[in-house]
Amino acid sequence: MDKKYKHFETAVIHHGYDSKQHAGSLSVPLYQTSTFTFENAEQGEQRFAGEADGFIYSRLGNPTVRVLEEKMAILEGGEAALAFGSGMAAVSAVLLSLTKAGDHIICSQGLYGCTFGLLQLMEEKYNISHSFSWLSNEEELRQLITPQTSCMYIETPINPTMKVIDLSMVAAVAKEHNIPVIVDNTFSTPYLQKPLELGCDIVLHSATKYIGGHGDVVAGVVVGSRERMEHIRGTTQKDIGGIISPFDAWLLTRGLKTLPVRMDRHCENAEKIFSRLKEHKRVKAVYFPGDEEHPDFLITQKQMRKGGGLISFEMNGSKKDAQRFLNALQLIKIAVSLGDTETLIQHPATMTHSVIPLANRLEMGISDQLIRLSVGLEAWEDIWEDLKQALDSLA
Ligand code: LCS
Repeated sequence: MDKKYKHFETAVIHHGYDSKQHAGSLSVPLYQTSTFTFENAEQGEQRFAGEADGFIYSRLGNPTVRVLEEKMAILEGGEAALAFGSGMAAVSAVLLSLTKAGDHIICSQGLYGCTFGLLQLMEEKYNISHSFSWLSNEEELRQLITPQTSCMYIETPINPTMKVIDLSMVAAVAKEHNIPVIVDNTFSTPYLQKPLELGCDIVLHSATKYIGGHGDVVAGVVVGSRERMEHIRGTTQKDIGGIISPFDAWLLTRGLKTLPVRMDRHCENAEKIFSRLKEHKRVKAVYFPGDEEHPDFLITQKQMRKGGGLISFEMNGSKKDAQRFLNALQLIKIAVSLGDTETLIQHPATMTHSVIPLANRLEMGISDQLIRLSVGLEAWEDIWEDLKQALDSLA
């Protein structure tokens, strides 16, 4: 699809699909097939040799999946994209493609629990070490770089502490050493933040979250240069095989069409909620990148369109109090995941980040009193009423 759309809102709907090539079908057709027939043996040979275009087998590419990949590439400002069967399949395909035994990875101080688990596994099995850092200035970052450093892996805002990393600063230092920077853009989506435009090399997503947006798909996406994507497609995607199903790609393409509208509303609702939470006497601290008093607010302003739809907050009291608060909610659902139409709430220390050893967890800023709230698309007044009655019930 070579047509360029000036605006994100138009590209997200139209890019990557031409209805004329599909009997005029407005909606992207679902190619629910495992394989593709060849007209003759020679055509099969040519496709396998990369000498002729065309699909071969759905683990290597599928037309419904391809529409999603085309859209995600353009939205992130990359050349190409790859879709996966989960965010973790995307994370592992990228990390395994960029590292070999003995290498070193620099990471943000704070990562999704299973990404932390994967890093530990890579260390145990392949002696690939990692260092965590707040990455708060160039000096701190430079000191971590060793001859074995093969990539940097960053979440921003970080799950679940909502700390923000200056991506152009990290990218500039990494470039001096020719080290690729990977950014997990799950919390922001390309609508709020575009790491490739800030000089980073690879963006990935748990598309399970805002990209799908409706809580009905587990999926992942990676975006970057065509060369890097073709390398991953032909190695850690093809041979490890964590691909997405055509139906899940279809659902994501459908969800994506409303991404800007949903994100605007998630952000607006979060703005209303964070300021009220801050004033409640049962709440000790609120972490929201859109808060002018957030320590990283200047970075947020520089690299994010808005503060996003996620808020973390620390409660006064004990872990038991935090759990009593969750149990008192009536509208808001206790569930991991985020970015759905429904407001979801969870307790990172015992849920998403429970696999992280206590000392590391505390270093990352995940206390027993920390709560993560994914603000949904309901009327903000109803979301706040539920939070308030649950907080008041503890008094
Ligand atoms: N990256 C981030 C920032 C995530 O939050 C998650 C999942 C993943 C990667 C992995 O994606 P998945 O394989 O689940 O699609 N985060 C979750 C969370 O915070 N609650 O439940 C899952």
